[in-house]
Amino acid sequence: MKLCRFVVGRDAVVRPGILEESTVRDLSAAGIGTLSDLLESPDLAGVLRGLAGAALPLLELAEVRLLAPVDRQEVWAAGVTYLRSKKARMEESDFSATAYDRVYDAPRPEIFFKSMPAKVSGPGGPVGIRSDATWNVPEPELALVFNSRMQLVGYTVGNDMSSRDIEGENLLYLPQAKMYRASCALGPAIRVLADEAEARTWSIGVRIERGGSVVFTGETSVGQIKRTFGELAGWLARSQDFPDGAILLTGTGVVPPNDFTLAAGDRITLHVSGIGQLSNDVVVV
Ligand code: DO4
Ligand code: MG
Repeated sequence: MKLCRFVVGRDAVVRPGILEESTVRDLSAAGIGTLSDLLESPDLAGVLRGLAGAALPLLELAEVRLLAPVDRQEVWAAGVTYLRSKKARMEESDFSATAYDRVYDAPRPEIFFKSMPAKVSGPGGPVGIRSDATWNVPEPELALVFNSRMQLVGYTVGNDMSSRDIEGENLLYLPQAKMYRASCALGPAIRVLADEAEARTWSIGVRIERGGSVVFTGETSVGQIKRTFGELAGWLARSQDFPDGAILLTGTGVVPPNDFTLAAGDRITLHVSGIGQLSNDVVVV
């Protein structure tokens, strides 16, 4: 089952829903206020079973606009979790190469704050490349969705937009390479009721189109992530509270060749086989 957030037409009211093939079931009609509230349920599987069988208003997907499936959760990200990422990071920076090499094998993973929920772009929204950066890429990442008890309650598709020239110049510039306007996108929905073993069989990838032509595609398997989801969650939650839950991007395993950089107008489509597709257009910010 996939949970989403949406608005209908020009209506400003944001509603939670169940995303199906070409329709959305309106969960606000069942008295559910937000996705975060629903994900807090002590018996989520039971509640979702009840909702799946309930008579709820059904809307055509064409009538609604999907929003990023995050309402109050902070968004964090792990890095250098795939061998491909370690290699790319070491290539982009002689200055910081040792740090990337070490963190890949260290017990403590790289984890950084990525976005406040209100700043996240959703399906069809813009993603940004910095006006002062020259080497920009999308990072397709499986995003883990946790409730306030740090229970893994679902998964969504995440884009950790990054400026490789800025992060490569000096490790201390990482927050500027990672956190700027429209640097994070999530969607199209939260896949619930899947365990880690299943998620690790999913493929994850990206397609980038420019002027109607595909300029890059790449794919890997979620199973290539070096660390378990429990391990990443354990480090994220150390000396930290998430009263509204948290979302953790799990790092990228797909990196375009080093001579590739994004341009304004590019369309980025990320996909995770167990979840769906997330498309966004690039703007200079
Ligand atoms: O430290 C660089 C960031 C790494 C990252 O975001 C990733 O591996 O996905
Ligand atoms: Mg990343």
